[in-house]
Amino acid sequence: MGLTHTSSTKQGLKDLFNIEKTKEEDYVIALAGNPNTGKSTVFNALTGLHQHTGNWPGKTVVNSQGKYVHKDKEFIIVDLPGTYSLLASSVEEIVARDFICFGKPDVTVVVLDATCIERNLNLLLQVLEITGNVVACVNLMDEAKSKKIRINIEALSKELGIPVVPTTARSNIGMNILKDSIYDLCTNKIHTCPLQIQYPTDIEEELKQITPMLHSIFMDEINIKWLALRLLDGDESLINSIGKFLDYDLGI
Ligand SMILES: Nc1nc2c(ncn2[C@@H]2O[C@H](COP(=O)(O)OP(=O)(O)OP(=O)(O)O)[C@@H](O)[C@H]2O)c(=O)[nH]1
Ligand SMILES: [Mg+2]
Repeated sequence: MGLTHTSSTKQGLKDLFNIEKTKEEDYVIALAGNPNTGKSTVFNALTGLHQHTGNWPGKTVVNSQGKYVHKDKEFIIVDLPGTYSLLASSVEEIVARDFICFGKPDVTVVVLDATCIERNLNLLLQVLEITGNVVACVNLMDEAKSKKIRINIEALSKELGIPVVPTTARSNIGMNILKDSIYDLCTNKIHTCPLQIQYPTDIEEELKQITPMLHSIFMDEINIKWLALRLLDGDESLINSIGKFLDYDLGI
C-alpha cells in the first residue's frame, strides 16, 4: 500500500450527495433495505408530499429525498435504492454503500421484510459493520401475521443491540414509533450497542495487523474494521470511493 495522504477534506461532502439541508442542525436519515420491502412506502408515510426526486450525482439511479418534522426537529430522509448487500457489485449497491459510509447520515433505517427476515438480516449486518446508528424497521407485519409468522421484536432488538420497530407502512401503522426511535437516536436519548460479527481467527489476526495503520490515517472518518475487511476482500470500488469522498489515495 502506498500511503500518501493528500488531504482529507470533508468540505462539500453533503453537496456530493445533493442533500438539501435548510438548517445545519437538520438531521439526515438514510432509508436502506432489500428490494420490495416497502422502503418507498415507509418514505411516503414519513414525508407525505414533502418530497423531491432527482438523480444521484453522476449516476442514472433515482435519488428521492423528503422532509418531516418530529417534535422540535427537522429530518431529511433519503430513500436509497433497494439492495441485497453493500458489496458494491452493482451501481445501486455503490450508491447505497457510499451514502451510508461517506454521506454520514445521522441514522440509517434498514427496512426488513417481516415475512423473510433471515434473508434481510444479511444487509442489516453489513450496515451495522459501517455504522451503529441504525434502526431496524420490520415492515409488512400484516403479511407476516396472515402467514402466521411471529417475530419476537424485543429479543431481536436485544440480539442486534439496536431499536427494532414493527410496522405496516401501507396502513401507516408504527410510523410514530419509528419517528420516536429515529429522534431518540439522533438526539442521543438512546445509544446502540450493535452486534459485532466475529470472523475466523486467521481473518481476525489479519485485521489486527492492518487496523492500527488504517486508524492512524482515517481516524473516525470511516469504520476501520469494516474498511480493513473490504481491503482484505480486494474491494476496488471502495478504494475508488475513498479517493473520491475522502480525497485519499490508498495507492493499492
Ligand atoms: N401488505 C403490505 N404491503 C406493503 C407494506 N408496505 C409496502 N407494501 C407494498 O409492498 C410493495 C412494495 O413497496 P415499495 O414501497 O415500493 O417497496 P420498495 O422497498 O421501495 O421497493 P424497491 O424500491 O423496488 O426496492 C407495494 O405494493 C406496497 O404497497 C405493508 O406494510 N404491508
Ligand atoms: Mg422504492
